[in-house]
Amino acid sequence: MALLSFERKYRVRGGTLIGGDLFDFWVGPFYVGFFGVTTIFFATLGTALILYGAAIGPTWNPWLISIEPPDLKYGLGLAPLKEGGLWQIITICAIGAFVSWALREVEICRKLGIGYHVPIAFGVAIFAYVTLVVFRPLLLGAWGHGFPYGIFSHLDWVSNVGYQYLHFHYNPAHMIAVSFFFTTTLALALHGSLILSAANPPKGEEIKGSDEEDTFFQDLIGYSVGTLGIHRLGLLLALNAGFWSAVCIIISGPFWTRGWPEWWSWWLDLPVWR
Ligand code: UQ2
Repeated sequence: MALLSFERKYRVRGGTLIGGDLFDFWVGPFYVGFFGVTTIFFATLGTALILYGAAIGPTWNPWLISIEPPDLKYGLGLAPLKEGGLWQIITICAIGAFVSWALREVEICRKLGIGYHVPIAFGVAIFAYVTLVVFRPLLLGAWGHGFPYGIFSHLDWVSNVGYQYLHFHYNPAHMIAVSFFFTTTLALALHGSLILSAANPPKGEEIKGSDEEDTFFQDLIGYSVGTLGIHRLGLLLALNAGFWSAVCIIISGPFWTRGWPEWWSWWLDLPVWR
């Protein structure tokens, strides 16, 4: 179906989760919807508060601007605006904007009658972020365990929290997460290169299709996962990368307080070695 006639068919009312027809319209190419309005609201307010935080802070150097979470002494309470309160409101705005964006994706899926794979995938990314700034601080009893919103400052936070557990690479869930990240890049490199290779035959030859793509891997390793299968695999790998990232940080502190190398003593203590 040509794009314009398709859009005439698709750009109709319906499929909204909330608000009925109220925000069920487009602005230029963009669908608005109730959650488009809430996305704009939270994103604008959050950005304005970050700019305010920068303005009352010590620097305009973009690398060094940082919105700091409250001191640990404030526990799970509200902090004064200039002592972490900004961070708390900005965090609410960020989650509000991310969740609104996901729900706007859901409404578009419903209009199109397609699956919810994209918002679900985005939901795993949101889950990883919320784990860092909400779930783990809740379990540890202080918002001060969230990470600061700044370019260098969040890198320092990652480094410090890593060293707090001596050697974070010994965290088994971190190992699983890293393996999924690397395997995701392997799968995308294989897939991207395979598609481009089929789309770029020698001059004068017609573009090749899925038969050639299948046969390449049949010849190479005796197995092709298939044109649909590679996308299922890619989604599975990517979702697991985000999920195990969340697991590796939520267990650090709330469920394991010593160095991660020490966790492996169960292996050294196995009765087989004795
Ligand atoms: C494939 C296929 C594709 C692909 C790729 C493969 C025709 C166009 C990349 C090959 C992928 C395999 C064998 C799985 C590799 C496993 C991991 C864990 C990386 O067969 O079908 O579709 O793009």
